[in-house]
Amino acid sequence: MLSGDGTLTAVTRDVSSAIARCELTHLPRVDIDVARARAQHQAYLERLSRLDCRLIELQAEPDLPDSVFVEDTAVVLDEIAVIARPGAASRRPECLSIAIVLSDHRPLATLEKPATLDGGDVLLVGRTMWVGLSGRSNWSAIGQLRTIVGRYGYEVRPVELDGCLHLKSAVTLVAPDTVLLNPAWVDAQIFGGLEVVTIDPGEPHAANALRIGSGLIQAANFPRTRARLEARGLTVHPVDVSELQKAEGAVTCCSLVFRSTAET
Ligand code: CIR
Repeated sequence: MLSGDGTLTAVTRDVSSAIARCELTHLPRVDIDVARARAQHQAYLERLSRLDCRLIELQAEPDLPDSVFVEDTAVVLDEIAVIARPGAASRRPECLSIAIVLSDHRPLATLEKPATLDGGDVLLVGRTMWVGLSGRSNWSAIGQLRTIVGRYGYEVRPVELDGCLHLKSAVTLVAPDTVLLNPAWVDAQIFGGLEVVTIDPGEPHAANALRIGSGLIQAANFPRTRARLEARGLTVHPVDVSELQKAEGAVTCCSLVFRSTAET
């Protein structure tokens, strides 16, 4: 969640040797090559570095299959970091180590039972925090978020989803006033005040792009959607994350990116 000045920092975690036991909702389980997944993850980290992100790299967690997908563990705003309570119970132990890292950078708040929230369901556009009502995130989380972030002037708005894992599977911010969106999974009219770029219909997972500065990181296997973004003058850096996609991962979910001062 980015705004203002300062160094960009990305918290990441190496791919777990247990990733084959990841949570799956919409995809069939297929073999995942851990070495290849790690090489792809490394290339993703190198791309973040080349885009001037300072990396905080956490070691792999052999007992936490989905722990490379750090985005789901927290929501980092300029003012505060909210530690999530992931909808899949297997993922909740991922949060403690992330909270320890983030406590060096932000005051912390924590969502409490019965709230469930995956960070992949949170899309920040200015002071509007859109939260997907997915299979992972619930109304209790919306209520708790309203209390926590409302005091900083954020408006929390629920979004209905259909057919995808997270809100950011369906829509991401690709420019200050522009979203990239799959209209089959989320209603484009919700984002009426913004420019909307729709994905190529043959690339349903292409709406997930990670905005770093003025550039975008996007999975390499969405060339037709990439062309739509480039036609708008946007710079896209393709990365091959095909092994992570087998675990229902994408590009936003492999990092927690925020601004920090040089000292933090
Ligand atoms: C899960 O189902 O939780 C993981 N296998 C994938 C999480 C991907 N996270 C994200 O897109 N924010």
